[in-house]
Amino acid sequence: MKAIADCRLYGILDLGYVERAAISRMAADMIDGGIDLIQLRAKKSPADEILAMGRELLPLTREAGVPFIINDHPEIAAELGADGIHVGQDDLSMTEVRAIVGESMLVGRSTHSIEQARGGAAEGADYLGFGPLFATPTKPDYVPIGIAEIAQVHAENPALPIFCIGGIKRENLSKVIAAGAKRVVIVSGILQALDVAAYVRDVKVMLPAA
Ligand code: TZP
Ligand code: MG
Repeated sequence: MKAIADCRLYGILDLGYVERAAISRMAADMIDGGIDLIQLRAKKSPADEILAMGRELLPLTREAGVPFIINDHPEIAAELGADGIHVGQDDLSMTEVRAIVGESMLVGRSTHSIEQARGGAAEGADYLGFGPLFATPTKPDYVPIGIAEIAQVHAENPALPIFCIGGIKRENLSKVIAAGAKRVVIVSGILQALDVAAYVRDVKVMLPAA
């Protein structure tokens, strides 16, 4: 499995954009393009459906060596044997998450400010999400934080993988990289691309290697 430190482009299978029946096809296209990490984000799905989707996706991601992350549900991540769990500011504490998923699973934390990123680093998150940089329909209730603090959050946490997120597209990525981003999450940009594999491939070329 690819180490988190080597991951640059994080894709999310968000059921707000992709039909249930199309998740495996979408995952395969993302993998074909060279995606580094895949998360399953199904805010409205019941636990048994998320588990079933995870069981469908895990063989694909394992085969490709791509870490597979479950959003929001440590119990499902543990039952599935996923590679990681992603939690937000309003979710469980790191201690609570670790009690459910164990010590070896990746734990990622969403952060929306420098202060929250300090908290994520202090609690021992394996990686952080940092955003939303720009306004995005994928997370409509959040105030965008802009790109001015990207340099500082990286300077304060040089050894921690930080994935900038929120409104990032192929078209504005160079601006985000110029502001100091090393890693990004792209949700709707990838899921709505006409050619998903080509879109992922293009973005990977733009993201500098470790
Ligand atoms: N957390 C902060 S912004 C966001 C999440 C899950 C959504 C990002 O989606 P998009 O479509 O890439 O703007
Ligand atoms: Mg959450």
